[in-house]
Amino acid sequence: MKKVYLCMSTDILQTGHINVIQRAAELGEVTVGVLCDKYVAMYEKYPILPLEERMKIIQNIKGVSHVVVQNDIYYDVNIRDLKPDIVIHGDNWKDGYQKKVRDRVIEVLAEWGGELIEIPYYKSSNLHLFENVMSECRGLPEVRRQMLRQKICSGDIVKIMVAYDGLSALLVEKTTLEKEGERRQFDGIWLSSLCDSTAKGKPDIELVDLTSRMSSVNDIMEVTTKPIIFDADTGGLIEHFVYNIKTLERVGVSAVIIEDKIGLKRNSLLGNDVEQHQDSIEHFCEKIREGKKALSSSAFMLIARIESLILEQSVDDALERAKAYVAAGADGIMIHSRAGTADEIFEFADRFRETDRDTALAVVPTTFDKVREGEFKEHKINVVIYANHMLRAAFPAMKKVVMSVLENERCYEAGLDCMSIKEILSLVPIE
Ligand code: SPV
Ligand code: MG
Repeated sequence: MKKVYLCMSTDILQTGHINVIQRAAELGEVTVGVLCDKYVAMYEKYPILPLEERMKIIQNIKGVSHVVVQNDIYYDVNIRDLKPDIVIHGDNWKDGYQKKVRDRVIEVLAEWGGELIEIPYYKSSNLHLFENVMSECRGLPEVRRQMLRQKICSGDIVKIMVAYDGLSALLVEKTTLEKEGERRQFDGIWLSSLCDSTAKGKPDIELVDLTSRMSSVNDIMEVTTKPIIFDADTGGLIEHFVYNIKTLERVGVSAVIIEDKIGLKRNSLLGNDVEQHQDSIEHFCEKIREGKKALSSSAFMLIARIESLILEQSVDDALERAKAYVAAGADGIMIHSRAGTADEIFEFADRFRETDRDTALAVVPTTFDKVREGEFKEHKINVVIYANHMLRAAFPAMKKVVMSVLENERCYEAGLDCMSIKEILSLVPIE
């Protein structure tokens, strides 16, 4: 009997998948490689069903004899191991990112004279309905929260990009880049207090109230499926925070970050140039404890942000606080700094990881911006938040437009740098 191999990444089975399995079973004994979550997320969308559940389902499909994990987008390891006579796939992978995967399969199969069989791709007329349903599922609050937790647990860097309205969020949601054999995309959206305030022409001092910020959350929730991390400033009074965190949970936010400052909050990057004060460990721990108690979802993350380095306190102080905040129930720590290098961040991370391997660690590299994600990963940092660049990029472009119209007393020149009306309208999905 011939050995037949195929790889599956889907978590919703459709007729096309069954057709491939049936054809494979006619040709021989079928082994299915189930693509691990990491690569499904990287190349398709984040899987709603985790690997173990997808394997169980596929194992029980008629015609499937064996199920193995495929730990890479490339088939090399699995097919060199199994040495199948046949690899089978739909004929829809001759272009795009899948082309190089196909080429490699052909190359490796040639080592023992194996054959690639491609069957006509079955495109159900209802495929878009599946995709709509899946997209709606991915956008559910609890699914977003699980996605964030799973991604942090995976040990890979979780890349978070700021958005401050529906359109900027759409960019974060949809932008992908194929580079060095992988598909890159952001894992979530940061709702920055700096950007939310600045976009409204207000200072970043907790002046924009939750009702107003919630309206941005709703706009962003509506057009995205990725996890949302909400910058809740200091969290305010504990008596208010316990209500506000529940509201944020209910509207679908995935994680909230609160910073350990008290009184009038000023933006951290202003440091000690302005008057701002750090909270006591005891009081901030009380806020964390009460906040956690108020939550219903076990997946929702409350992340405690430490401002010691911002306020020129020591790494020792930051570490003492981190331990206390984790003991109080924080699901993660964000360590902030306004230094031009990441030296103190790395010192903090290395010493923090000596005793705590599990708690999520987040950074905002606005000032230490030369550090690449890989270096953060080496120091066991989990989450990198690009906190403000989208807004800082938009403003100079808008400034150019107003200057140009004043200069030329018409809009022709300004329009030369603009996206066409047709293009900008096509960015927004129409039901
Ligand atoms: C924000 O983006 O609002 C932040 C990060 O809190 S920072 O501006 O660096 O304080
Ligand atoms: Mg902020």
